[in-house]
Amino acid sequence: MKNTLWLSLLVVLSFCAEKATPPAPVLPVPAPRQIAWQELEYYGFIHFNMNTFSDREWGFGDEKPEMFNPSDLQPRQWAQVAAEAGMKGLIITAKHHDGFVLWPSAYTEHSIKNSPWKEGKGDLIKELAEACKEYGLKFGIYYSPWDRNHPDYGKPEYITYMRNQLTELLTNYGEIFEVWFDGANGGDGYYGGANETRKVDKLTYYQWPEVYKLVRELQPNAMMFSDGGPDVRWVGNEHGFAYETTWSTLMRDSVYAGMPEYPEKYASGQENGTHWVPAEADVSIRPGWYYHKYEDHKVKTLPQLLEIYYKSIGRNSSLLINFPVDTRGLIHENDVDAIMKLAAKVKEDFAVNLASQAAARANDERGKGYKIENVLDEDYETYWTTPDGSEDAEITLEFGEEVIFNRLMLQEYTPLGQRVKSFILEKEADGNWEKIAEGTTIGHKRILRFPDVTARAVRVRFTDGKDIPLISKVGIYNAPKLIIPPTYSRANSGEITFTKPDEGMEIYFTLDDSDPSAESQKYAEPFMVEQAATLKAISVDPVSGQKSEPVRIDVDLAKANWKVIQAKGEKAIDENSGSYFESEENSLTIDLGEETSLKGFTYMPMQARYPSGFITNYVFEVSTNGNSWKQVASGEFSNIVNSPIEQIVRFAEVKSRFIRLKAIKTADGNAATFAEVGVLTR
Ligand code: FUL
Repeated sequence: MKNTLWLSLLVVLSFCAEKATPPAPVLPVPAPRQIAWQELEYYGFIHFNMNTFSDREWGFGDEKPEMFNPSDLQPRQWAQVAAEAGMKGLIITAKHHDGFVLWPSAYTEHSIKNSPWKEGKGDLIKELAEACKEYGLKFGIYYSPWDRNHPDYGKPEYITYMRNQLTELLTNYGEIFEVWFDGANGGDGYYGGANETRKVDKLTYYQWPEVYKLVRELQPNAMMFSDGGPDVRWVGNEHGFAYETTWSTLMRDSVYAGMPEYPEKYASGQENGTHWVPAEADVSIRPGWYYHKYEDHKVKTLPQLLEIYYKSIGRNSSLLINFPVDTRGLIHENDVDAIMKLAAKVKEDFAVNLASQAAARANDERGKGYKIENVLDEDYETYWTTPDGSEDAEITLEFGEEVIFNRLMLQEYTPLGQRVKSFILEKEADGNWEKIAEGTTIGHKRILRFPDVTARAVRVRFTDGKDIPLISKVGIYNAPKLIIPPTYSRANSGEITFTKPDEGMEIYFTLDDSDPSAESQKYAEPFMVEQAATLKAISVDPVSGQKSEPVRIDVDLAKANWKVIQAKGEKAIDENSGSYFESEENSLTIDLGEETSLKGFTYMPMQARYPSGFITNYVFEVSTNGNSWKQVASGEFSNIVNSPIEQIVRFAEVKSRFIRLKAIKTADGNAATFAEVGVLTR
C-alpha cells in the first residue's frame, strides 16, 4: 500500500515537473457555476402568464384567475422549438408583477389552481420542467419580487411569502439553472383590494442577502440574475446588445436591482470590478414581452436577430431571447419561423473554422501545457499563453494558400480572470502586416465582423491587458452573405434610399416592373422618384453571384409640396411611420399643392409600442377649393387593432386639390392618430 502511494506521488511529481507553472489568476475569477453557465451562451425566455390573456405587459394585480384559459397549451412545443433553435435552456415567468402564479402554490389562491386550465389541476412549472428534461434543456425560473396582487406587499409578511414560494419553486421541480429576479418593482397596484401606491426601499426591503442564501442552499448550482447579480447581471437595455467593451467584472457592492443609474454607469461592467458578474442580454423576439395579436407582423427579422446575436454572444454576453407564448399556449408560427432562420444562419456563418486548417505560430510560449496548438482544439480547458511578464503576445495563422474570410472569433480562458484590454487583427500583404480590424475586451467570447478579406496569413496581436493573455480559442470564418432583399426608405421629397443586407453586397433595381438581375441598374446613391412607380430590387453577392428574391416597392406621389392644414400635422406626411399626428378634431386635412387625379388613399396607423387612436370607421372627402367637400369613400378598417398595417382604400377616379380623412370612430375612443397618409394615383 505504502509503495503504491509513493509510486503515484512520483508519477504526479514527474508530470508536474514537465508542465510549465500555470499563470497566476487575475482576480476576480468566476465561480464554477459561472464557468459552466457561460458555456451555455444562448437560451430562451418564456413570457406566458396572466398578461397573455389580459393583453397587457404589466397586469395590475386585480385580474381574475378564470381569465387564464389557454386553448392548446403545449410546453413541449416550446421546448422543441428552443432545442431545435440551438438554445440550451428555458426560463419561464413563474410569477410576473401581477402576482399570478403558474404552479399550485400552497401560499396563494391567485394561481392556476383556480383557473379553468385542466380544471385547476394543472402545474405548468412541472410540465415545462419535464418538457425541458425531455429535450435536453436546462430549466430556469423568473420570479418577480414586485407583487401587485398580494395584500402584504410592502410589509415584512410579504418577504416570508416570497421565501415560501421560492422554496416551493426551488425544491419541487428538479435542477434550476437560473433564477431571474426582475429589477422592476414598487408602485401602484391592487394589493388585495387596497388599490394604492406602495413604494419599497429596493436596497433593503427584500433582504436580498437572506434570499441569496436560501437559493444557494436549495439550488447550489443555480445562477442568480438581477441588475447587479450576484451571479449574472443585466446588460442594461432590452435590445439584446452588449458593448464593444464588456467586462465580466463589476463593482457589485455599488449596485442594487432597479437603481436608475445602472444602465449608464454599470451595465458594461468595470475593468476594476470587484466581483465576477458577467452580462446577460435579454430581448424579446417581438416588441412586447407578452403576446399581443397586434404584434404578429412585428416579429424581428433575420437581419435584426443576427445583429442581436453578434452584439450579445459576440460581445462577451449570454443571450436570452424571449418568446411571447400566445393565447393558445403555443409559440406563434411567425416566431418559430424567425428563430429557425436565425439558427440556420448562425450555423452557416460558423460552419468552417479556417483557423483549424492553418499552421499556428506564437511569438512566445509559456512551455509545456500552454502550446499554441491549444487555440485550435475544441477543448476550452486548454489554452495558449506566454511566460510571465512577457510584453508581446502574438498569434500568427498561416493558411498555406489565399483564403477569404470576414469573421474573427476569440475566447479567453476566463477561469483565471478576464485580461485582454485591446487586440488587433492584421493580414499579411507582400511581406507587410496590414490592419483589418481591432477590438477591446474579449472575455468568454468576442466576434469581430468585417468586409471580406483575402490573405495567406493573419496575425492577432494582444496589445494591452491586465496581465499576459490566456487564449483558449481562435476562429476565422467566412460567413456567407445574407442573401435577402435590400430594405428601403423614401423621404417625403420622393428620394429613395436602399440599404444592403450585408457588407459587400450589391443592389440592382428596375423602375419598369421588370424583374431585376445583375445586369439591371446598379444602386450607387439615393435617387428621386416623385411620381407613382413600381420599383423592384435585388441584393447580389458579387463573390458567389448569389442573388436574393426581388422586393417590390409601390410608391405614389411624393409629398414634398403637401401641407397639412392643422398644426403639427406634418408628422402624418413625413414618410416616417414611427412618428404620428394626434388630432383632437379626429381628422386630417391635406393641401396637395395642385389639382391631382386621385384613385384612392392609404392610412398607416400609429406604430408605437402602446398605440392609441386607431381609426376603425372612416370617411374620406375631397375638395377643389378647401371649402366645399365631397365624400368619396367611407367604411371600416375591420382588423386594424390586431393587424395595424397600412390600410389601402380605392375609389372611382376624382380630381381634387384638398383631401380629408375623418375618423368616425376610433378603436379605444381616444383622439384619432395618423402615422402616415398617402394617395393612390394609379
Ligand atoms: C422587465 C419587466 O418589467 C418586463 O415585463 C419583462 O418581464 C422583462 C424581462 O423585464 O423588467
